[in-house]
Amino acid sequence: MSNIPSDKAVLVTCGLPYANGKAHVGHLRTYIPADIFVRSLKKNGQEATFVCGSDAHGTPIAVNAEEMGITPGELMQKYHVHFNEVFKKMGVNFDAYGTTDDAENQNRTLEIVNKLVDKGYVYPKTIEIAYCPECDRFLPDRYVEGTCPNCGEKARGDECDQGCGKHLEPGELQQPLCTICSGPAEYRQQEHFFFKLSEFKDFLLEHLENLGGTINARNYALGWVKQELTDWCITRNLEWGIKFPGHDDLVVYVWVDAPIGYMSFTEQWAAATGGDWEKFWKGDNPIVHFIGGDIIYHHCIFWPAMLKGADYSQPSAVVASGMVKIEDKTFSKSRGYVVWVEEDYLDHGFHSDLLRYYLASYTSHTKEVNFSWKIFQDKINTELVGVFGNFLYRNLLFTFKNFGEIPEGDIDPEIMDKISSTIDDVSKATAEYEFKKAVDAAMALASYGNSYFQANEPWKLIKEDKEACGKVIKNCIQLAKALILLFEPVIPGSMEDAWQQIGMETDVHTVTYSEATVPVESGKALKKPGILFVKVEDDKIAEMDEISSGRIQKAIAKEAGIEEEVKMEFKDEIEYDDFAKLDIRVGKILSAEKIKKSKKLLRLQVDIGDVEPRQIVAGLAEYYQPEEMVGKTVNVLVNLKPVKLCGVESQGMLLAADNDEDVSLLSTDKDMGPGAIIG
Ligand code: B3M
Ligand code: ZN
Repeated sequence: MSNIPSDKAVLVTCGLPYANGKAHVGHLRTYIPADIFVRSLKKNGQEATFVCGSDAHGTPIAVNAEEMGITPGELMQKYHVHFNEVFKKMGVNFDAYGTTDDAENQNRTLEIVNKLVDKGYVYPKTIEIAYCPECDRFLPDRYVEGTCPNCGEKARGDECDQGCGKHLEPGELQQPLCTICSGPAEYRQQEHFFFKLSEFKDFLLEHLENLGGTINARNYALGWVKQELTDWCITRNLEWGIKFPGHDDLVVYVWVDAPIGYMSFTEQWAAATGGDWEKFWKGDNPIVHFIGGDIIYHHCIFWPAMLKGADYSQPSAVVASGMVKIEDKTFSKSRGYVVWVEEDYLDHGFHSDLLRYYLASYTSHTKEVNFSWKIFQDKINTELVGVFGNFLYRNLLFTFKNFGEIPEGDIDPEIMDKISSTIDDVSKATAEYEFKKAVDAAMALASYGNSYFQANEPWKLIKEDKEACGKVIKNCIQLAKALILLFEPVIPGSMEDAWQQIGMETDVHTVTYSEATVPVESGKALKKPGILFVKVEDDKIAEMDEISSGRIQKAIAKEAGIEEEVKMEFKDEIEYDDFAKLDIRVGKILSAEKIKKSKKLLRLQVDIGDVEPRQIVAGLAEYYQPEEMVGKTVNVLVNLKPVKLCGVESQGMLLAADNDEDVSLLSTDKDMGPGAIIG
């Protein structure tokens, strides 16, 4: 493959998702093309290892955990499991998927940091750090917001996320505000540790000149390196993370241990399979990083410099994907501009392959994707159903009905040539990270198949000359075989079924493109084919559109303070029996206290008329003072399975009304006494 420097085994990685929230379509924009790339390498007979993992540390995790009243470890584990499951459901097959909190990553990070210290690349310096006098603590990264000194946009402590995209050093942010209490922060002096990034300027200029991948990554990074490179503060005041050696009050900056994850996940893969991780990280086997276009700076500047400083091999290519918008709005989880992979897609019964196809074929990899259900529907219906699905189905159904097996006949040299040249086109496009071009080339072969079938009119031939008809059909099945292999990287699940439909018994995921020109075997019995792709109906798209735009409208209305104009969304209808399962009782609160380490949770003892009171942990601390709760009559769901919140067992749930701004406990109209049944 031209853009991969050799035909050696390749390591492919994907940017690590922060384990602090659910997977959305924006994430998949990077992972699906990377998975397609790995599968295509294997189809070309190349060995490839594909690793990723959850980004467990840093303030993205710490801030969210604090807001939710749980520990960072609990939050990260929950979403780590979630991401792992979503990737499997979407057919993204990593050879290892760890977390940056794993022992391998802790050890490798310490080894690299110690090496950088020993080689004199790390030095201490007293700097100004944002500090919140109200919360009485230092404010690293996402704990502080303010104005970007470069472009004047609103920015976070460590990155200008809404403006120029530049990484910001502690102390650079102007007009800092604490994100926890929203109060003004001040700058206080403290000793931190710096990595001498400025010493790597010449190295980086050369490294970037030779870096493969997409041009947007290289050019963006070169732009910054040609200006001034500032040394990089690699320690933070945080509890959660990997301790900086010799300083128990500091952890290393998350952007130190996160990319090191790529290395430790390769070690995990090696330990599990007997593979060799050093051929990538100490040898010259290629490393290809797939990332989102917003983290180029980290992957093309910090990361290669760190690797060079610690005597490890550097990446050969960085492939940066364009961002995803929804209905022309930039994705924003907090503002509701988001399409969740599970609840907005998979849970509605869509096959993972449809979204894979849409994302890969929508536009060039580096361009922005404007997610639209209408275009999704159009692409699935006209291309997957109308062209490829149609070719497979009518061809295989005709064969089944008229022959029951693959008929006799030679393959036309023209057909074989067409297959070979399509494989070349697809491989070349994939090697250049042009996934749309690759998919379009494969789809053009399916179109050719339809024209061939149409032009040869087998439905007429079968009546006049069965042998000649058989030859046409055999050529069509040869085309189908090639198409299935060409589409396997993009839509692997459906191609597994299609492979069986043409009577193949091998594993379509491990067979290479070379098999595409091996003539199909005459006489092989075929079963009645099933339909692989079904049209997405208009009312389904209307339903999906309603969900997406409903959420956006709600967010816009909320910002504008006109919530009443929004159409309500209700949960699915239930049977009375579903409701009758809930055992809700009148209760009286006996005591209430705050749970340490949590801003949200209260521990309550509630009399529900039983011998013992119930202990209930409720997220009410922001709405009620503990003192005012004692003596209140409440409604308690008493048969909810107990759970531990912040280490405290909760044996039920209080019912409350929530209008997004305030929360109010439900009570009874008359005094009924604890234990009375509600229903
Ligand atoms: N966890 C996610 C992001 O900033 C971040 C990537 C780490 S890759 C080493 O998009
Ligand atoms: Zn900026």
